[in-house]
Amino acid sequence: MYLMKRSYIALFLAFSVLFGTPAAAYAASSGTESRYFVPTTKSFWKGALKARHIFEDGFTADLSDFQIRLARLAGIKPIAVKKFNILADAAATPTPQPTPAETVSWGVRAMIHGDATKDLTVGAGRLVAVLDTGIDREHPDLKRRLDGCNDLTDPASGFIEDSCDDLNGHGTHVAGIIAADGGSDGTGMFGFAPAASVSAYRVCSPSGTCFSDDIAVAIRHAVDAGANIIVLGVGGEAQSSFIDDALGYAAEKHVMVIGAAGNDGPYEDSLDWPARDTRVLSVGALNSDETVAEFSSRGTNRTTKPYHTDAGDIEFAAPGVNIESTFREGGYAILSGTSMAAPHLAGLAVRVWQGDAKNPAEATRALLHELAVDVGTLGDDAATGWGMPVQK
Ligand SMILES: [Ca+2]
Ligand SMILES: [Ca+2]
Ligand SMILES: [Ca+2]
Repeated sequence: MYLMKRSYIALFLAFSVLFGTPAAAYAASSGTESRYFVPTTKSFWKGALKARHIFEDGFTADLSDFQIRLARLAGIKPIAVKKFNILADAAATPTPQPTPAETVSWGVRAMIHGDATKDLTVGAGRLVAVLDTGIDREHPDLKRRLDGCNDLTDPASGFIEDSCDDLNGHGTHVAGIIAADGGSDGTGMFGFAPAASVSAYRVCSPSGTCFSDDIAVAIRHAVDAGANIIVLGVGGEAQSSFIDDALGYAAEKHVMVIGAAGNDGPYEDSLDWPARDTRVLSVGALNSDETVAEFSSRGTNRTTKPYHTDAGDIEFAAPGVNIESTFREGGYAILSGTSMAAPHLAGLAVRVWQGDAKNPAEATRALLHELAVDVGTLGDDAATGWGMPVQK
C-alpha cells in the first residue's frame, strides 16, 4: 500500500515536470475542487498545484480531492480557505429597470440634511475600493467614476487587471450608493459623492460566494493603490487569518475599512466576520422610518463598554432596506441588506473625510462618532451602536 502511494506521487511529479500543469487539467475535469491553503513555501508545490496567491508561509490553490490526498502523502496538510457571502437579500434577484424611480434614494437624503445631494464636486480626489461582485463599468452613472477594475475570481488566474464585469448587480449597487454621478445628462441616480473615484475588485462569484484569500489580496492591492476607504459588503461565520493580516496592513497605512454587520438578526451577538473585527467599522441596516431592520445582525454592545468599539460590537447604523441604486446592464434596482448600509456609511465618510489629519481614517472615524444621531434604543445599543451619522 505504501509503495503504491509512493508510485502515485512519482507519476504525478513526472507529469508535472513533463507537462507543466496536470494539476489544473485534473481539477478542471473533476469538478470537485475547492480552495485550500497549502502550508509550504517550496516552489515545486507552488507549480505542481497551481498556486493562486502566495502568502508568507504558504499559498492558496483550488485542489481536487486527488491533489489533497497527494499533498497529505507528502506530509503537507492543506487547510480549507474560509468563504464569505454578499449580504443583500438573497431571495430577491431583481430585474434591472431602465430608469430610476428617483434620482436620489431615501437613504442618501436621510444622511445629508439640506440641499446638497446633487453637488457634483463632492468627493473629488477620494478613492473608494469596492470589494464585491464587480461593477458594471459601462453604467452611465458610474463609468466616469471608475478608477481601477480587477478580477480575482477567475479559476485560472488569481488576479486579472482591467476586468470586473458584474453579472450579479450587487457590486454595482454598492458603488452607486457611494458615487453615482447622474450620468452625463444628469437623468440617472446620484450617490453621496458624485466626484469620488471608485475602484472595483471582483472578489465574489456571480452567485455571491467570496473566498477570503482573494479578499485579503484585494485589500492589500487597494491599500497600495491609494484607496482611502475599502467597502466590504460581504460576511461570514468564520474568522480568516488572511483577512486579519490584510486589515492590519490597511490600519497601518491609515485606510478605513467598512463592513456590513451581517443579515443574521435580530439575535444578539450575531455579527459576521470581518465586521466583528474592531478595525472594521460595522454597519447595521435601518428601515426608512429609522427603526432597525429585523434581519440586521446585532452586536455585543449590551455587555461591553458603552461608546467604545469592542470586538463583536456594532458601531453604526445606516439605511439598508428598499434602497434603489445602480444595477447590472446599465439599469437600476431596489435591494435590502446590511450590504446596502455599509456603502451609505462609506459615502458619508467620503463627504467628511479628514484628509489633512495625521491619520485620516481614525480622524474620520472619530468625526462619524460625533455626527451620529441616536437611533433605536436610547444610547449605544446592540442594533445601531453610536447611531446614524448625519451631515448637517
Ligand atoms: Ca467592528
Ligand atoms: Ca462597546
Ligand atoms: Ca441607540
